[in-house]
Amino acid sequence: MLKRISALVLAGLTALAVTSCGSGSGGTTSASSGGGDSTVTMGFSQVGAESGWRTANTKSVQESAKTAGITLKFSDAQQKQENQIKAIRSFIQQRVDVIAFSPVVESGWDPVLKEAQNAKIPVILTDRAVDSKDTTLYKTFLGSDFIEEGKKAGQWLVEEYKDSTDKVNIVELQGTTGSAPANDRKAGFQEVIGADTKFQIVATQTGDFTRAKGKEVMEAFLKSTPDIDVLYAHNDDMGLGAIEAIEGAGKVPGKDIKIITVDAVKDGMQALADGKINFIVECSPLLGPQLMDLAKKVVKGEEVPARVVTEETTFTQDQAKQALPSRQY
Ligand code: GYE
Repeated sequence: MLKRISALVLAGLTALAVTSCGSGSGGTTSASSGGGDSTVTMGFSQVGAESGWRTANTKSVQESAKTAGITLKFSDAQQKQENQIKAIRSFIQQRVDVIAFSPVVESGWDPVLKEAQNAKIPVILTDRAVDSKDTTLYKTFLGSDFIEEGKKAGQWLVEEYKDSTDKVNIVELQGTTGSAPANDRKAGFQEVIGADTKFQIVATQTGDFTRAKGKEVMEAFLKSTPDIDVLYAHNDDMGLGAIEAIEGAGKVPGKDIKIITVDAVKDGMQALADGKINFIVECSPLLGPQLMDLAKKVVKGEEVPARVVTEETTFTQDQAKQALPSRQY
């Protein structure tokens, strides 16, 4: 009997020792800083590498982690929710200190977020939102206001056609189906142009935020839809793919078909400066530094704002020419 009790006590002590040593850095050896502060380990699940925006975002997260002295476990989901769920489960298993992720779509996250909550690992939503009713499942959401971006796109169009009463035929290349930026950029745009019936979205389809799909879908639009006046693409990459399709069909992008995109990555800005795109709504991918700040705070148990919105602007062709030389991404 006594033997059994002492075995239990021993087992308890061992468990205590295991949980109290290290800060849950799992398989990696995390260096301690001089002050005795153990290094924060972050598990980050990225959407993929679908666009120039995403590449710049990944770079920003990786570089900022290094600068902030945060050990980063980075996982690329190749645009698949199931891969992100697997990555998050593996971060939980490895007992990272904080999980950050950019949810590919808005729905279906509650079970895995609950698992993280039960394991007492704080979660930070980066770039994209989830539609979970239970907002205690994550600490904060850092990223752009995509509805606002859609509205800005719509406002430019309204201004551009303010002196005309003719019908304006618009085709729309949507981002990844079910993703926050696709849902919100569509909704914001629609809200603004919906006030005037001369604006008609005559065709709309997803181009999955990629150049290849943007080109393919635009080719189909050009065949099926006569008299396209305007293309609204939810990101630069799809717009750039569409430009190839428009040129391939013997039309002049920026003139025969006016083009509005979102992001303002270098290639997009170049096309804008060259007159092939007419207006770009900026969406900043440089979320790394703010993310690392927030991560350190939530790991320490400090209060953080529930929503941190990125500051952004818009660019006309002239503004793009000026901004291009100093553009970071
Ligand atoms: O606009 C697009 C990327 O979530 C804001 O994802 C991001 C979007 C961005 O693929 O280019």
